[in-house]
Amino acid sequence: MTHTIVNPADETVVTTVAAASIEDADAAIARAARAQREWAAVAPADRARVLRRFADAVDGAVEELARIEVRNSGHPIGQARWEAGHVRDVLEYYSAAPERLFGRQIPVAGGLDVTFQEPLGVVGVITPWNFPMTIASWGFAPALAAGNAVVLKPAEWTPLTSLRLAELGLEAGVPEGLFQVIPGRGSVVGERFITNETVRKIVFTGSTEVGKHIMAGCADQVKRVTLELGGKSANIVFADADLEKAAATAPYGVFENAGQDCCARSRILVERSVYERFMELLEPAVQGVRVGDPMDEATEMGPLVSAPHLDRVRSFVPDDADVAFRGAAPAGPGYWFAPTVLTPARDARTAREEIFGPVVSVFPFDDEADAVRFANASEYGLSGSIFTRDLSRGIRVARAVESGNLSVNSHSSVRYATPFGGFKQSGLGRELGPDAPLAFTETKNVFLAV
Ligand code: TAP
Repeated sequence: MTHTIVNPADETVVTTVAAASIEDADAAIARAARAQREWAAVAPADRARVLRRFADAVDGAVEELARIEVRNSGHPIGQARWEAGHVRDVLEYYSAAPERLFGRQIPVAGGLDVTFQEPLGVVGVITPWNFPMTIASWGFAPALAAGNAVVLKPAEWTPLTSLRLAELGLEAGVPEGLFQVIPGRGSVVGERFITNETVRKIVFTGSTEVGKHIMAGCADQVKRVTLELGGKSANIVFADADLEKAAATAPYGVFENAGQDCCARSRILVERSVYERFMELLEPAVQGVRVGDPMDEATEMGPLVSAPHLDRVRSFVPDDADVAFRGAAPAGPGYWFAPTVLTPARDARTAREEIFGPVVSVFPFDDEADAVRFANASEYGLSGSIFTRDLSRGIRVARAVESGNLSVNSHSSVRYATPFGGFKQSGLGRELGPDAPLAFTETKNVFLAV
């Protein structure tokens, strides 16, 4: 079985990739288990050195990885370079972890009590197509640092950068079998991660529906699981905000990566007294988003990832939708969708469901309590932004919004050094930040009678 990889910007065939079978998955997992036993015995300083060399190899391949991602995923080249650089940064950051996985010495009667952070063994990482290489690194880098082996299943649409990363790892000295990438169907390879008893943990990023299925499946073996799922984040603009800044940045809070971003601020909540003025400022900002050829250095937004996904996004904007205004997009070939601003009712489908495309809904609100109530009226809780000049209110509202990642007067969500993850149905557990390696360990307590 193979999968054809299509360039979403022009619909040309890039390459074909073999799809792994259940037997292939089992063989990869067995190889990983053998490699892990040796890796766990390697001195921490030597494990750190291997990860630093891996980071250096990625550093030398930033341009190559970025260009692969442009052709495979349609990301604008500037954004793709940032993503490849982020993978390097994540590896570099976690290369310090092998020597910093400290246990504790706990005062007890009758002896010495110490804890150890033991690796889990083999970790299965399942990634989505929207940020293929960055999300992969959030799983494999801290997992390897903590002494585990990783078998990574990329999304069928976008396996190319992950495959190249595995080669770069090998070239940098990552032991054979320790970090493997096996492209294939979620319903085949992903399912096997759930049932194969050698896989001790699954790190899954993708839809809430599949995440729930994996969590339920993992219950059978009490398999560890980290989930990063969907979002419907709010961008709350108060009347006292720098309105020019709030309107100029709002498109980048939602249309980046063509809205295929779990952190997309796809609901803009604007205090009623400045709603009209905000919309006047937002229109030219949306129409100014440069949509087009992802290889053009000036491009800010590329195409959607695939034809089925384009159809799905279109289904949210029927002919009778409350479209306030739209930006521009090329006619085709390619899976293009223009940035679109809607003004639906609060209970409309577009206001509730994750669209995962360049579509944003704008709503007026009456006061702070109303804004918080509506921001929280969602099954999701991943990200969010608050624009206000009153920083006390900024912090107060950030504390009240039920989300894992809030930003005051910006749309920043992801930094390798800070924890990332969701409240409610946006996920379980946290990735990135100083504690991520701990999520790939078991705490063992040892008591020595003296
Ligand atoms: P999904 O359809 O959930 O696919 C994600 C991954 O899971 C793919 O690799 C997929 O494989 C695999 N998969 C599908 N069925 C599976 C099963 N039964 N068992 C195991 N694995 C299975 O999501 P998507 O369409 O790729 O991504 C879009 C969604 O992901 C959006 O809802 C978005 O919000 C969410 N997302 C969330 C985040 C964070 S950080 N919270 C980040 C990115 C995306 P194949 O598709 O290759 O078959």
